Amino acid sequence: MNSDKKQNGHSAALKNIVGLMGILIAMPLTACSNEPEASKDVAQNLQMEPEVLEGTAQNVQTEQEATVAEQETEAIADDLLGESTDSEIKGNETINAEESSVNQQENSLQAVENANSERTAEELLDLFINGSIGAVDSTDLTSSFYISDLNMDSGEWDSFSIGEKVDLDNDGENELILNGPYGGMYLDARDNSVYEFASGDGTALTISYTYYNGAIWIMYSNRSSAGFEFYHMEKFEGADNLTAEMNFGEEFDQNNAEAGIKYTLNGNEISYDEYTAFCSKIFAAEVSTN
Ligand SMILES: [Ca+2]
Ligand SMILES: [Ca+2]
Repeated sequence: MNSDKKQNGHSAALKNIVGLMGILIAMPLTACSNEPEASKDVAQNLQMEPEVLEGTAQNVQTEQEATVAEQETEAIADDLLGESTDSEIKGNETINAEESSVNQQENSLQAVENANSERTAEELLDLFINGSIGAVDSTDLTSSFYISDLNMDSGEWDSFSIGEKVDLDNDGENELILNGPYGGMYLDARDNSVYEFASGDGTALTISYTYYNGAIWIMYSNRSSAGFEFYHMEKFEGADNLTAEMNFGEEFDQNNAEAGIKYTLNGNEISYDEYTAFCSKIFAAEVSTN
């Protein structure tokens, strides 16, 4: 114990010396490797800062029983230079040791932070599946639900089941599909949370997804009434970043029976052939998530 204390005391004192000397020596020494005349610079520097020098000299005398305080400024500079290699190495070792211990602390803090705040989308979705975390309702951020709040795997028509993980929002990470009524719901994981970003809501709002022009699109289908079908598609680049929308549908105009069925794409009327060609692409690639 005592020798530990003593060592600690000694190393603290040494650290003070080394620190002080380091301040004085660091710059000239750096120059030293390039310039053999550096010792003169040190001497000049020392002469220009007599107060600092005196302090250094006193410390050196006290802790190392050196007698440099009595000597000429130039002699001190020579001594400092003479001892500097050793001192500098010790100083660097001390500093390096401190830095590495600080780095280790930072690294372990970082690891804890990562574990808490930077879980992967996959991990977050699994945490939702096993009931550890809830999902935030993207239309009402104050509202969230757990998987235990859902009617899971009961076999009833409106029950949910865990579906595939698919990159539904084209961001390179998978989202989670909960198969269920009207296409169930799609969950995105980001910013350390899970969000519901699409869900089916009745026959007028059934969700599915499809592939079109090299991307996945979320598709909302409305086939709720005889006489029309209407489809709305959304392309995301990240579930909170809607980048494109499309609308298309067919509608029988009851007031103008002679006109027959009207086909539209993004608000423009198109021919039956155009409409059929377009729809065949969309529906061929559509994946149902009921
Ligand atoms: Ca994704
Ligand atoms: Ca995503």
